[in-house]
Amino acid sequence: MTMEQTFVMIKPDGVQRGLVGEIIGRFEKKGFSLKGLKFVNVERDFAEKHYADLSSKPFFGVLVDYIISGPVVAMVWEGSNVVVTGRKIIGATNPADSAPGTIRGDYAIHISRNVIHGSDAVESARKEIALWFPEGPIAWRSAVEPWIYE
Ligand code: IDP
Ligand code: MG
Repeated sequence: MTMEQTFVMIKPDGVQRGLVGEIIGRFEKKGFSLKGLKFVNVERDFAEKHYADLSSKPFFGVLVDYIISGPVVAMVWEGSNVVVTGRKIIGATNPADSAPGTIRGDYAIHISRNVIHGSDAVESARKEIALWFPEGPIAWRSAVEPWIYE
């Protein structure tokens, strides 16, 4: 079994709406392991770096304004297949298309207020974790791992 890590961020609307505990709970109860956690205000150039791949999109400016509009919760989660499964827990980008039961499906309506970010691939997760956690994630092992993985 190969362990993966993903980067998850609760966006300013998720923080303002009091969804931090709910969102962390969903990843925790699934069985994933929390390996990094910080509550931060991000600067414009940092947000631009995080979303660099989208810099040519027409919504890039409003996206960056949104991400810097309030504090965000930045996290590293670890587990088998956590990148793909994390995206399933989060739901489709546009909440109009996100299935009920997903975070965006349950808690969001509009595409530019979609509550949460999750890395879309192992490689982008690696880059995003390096950007947000230059000190590296916390190395620890959950004592319940044998109850989650055979
Ligand atoms: P993702 O967050 O599901 O990976 P991306 O395509 O990487 O989706 O887009 C990053 C973020 O940019 C989205 O989560 C959303 O906040 C915003 N976004 C994406 N597409 C649009 C759009 O068409 N209009 C406004 N905002 C958008
Ligand atoms: Mg994305």
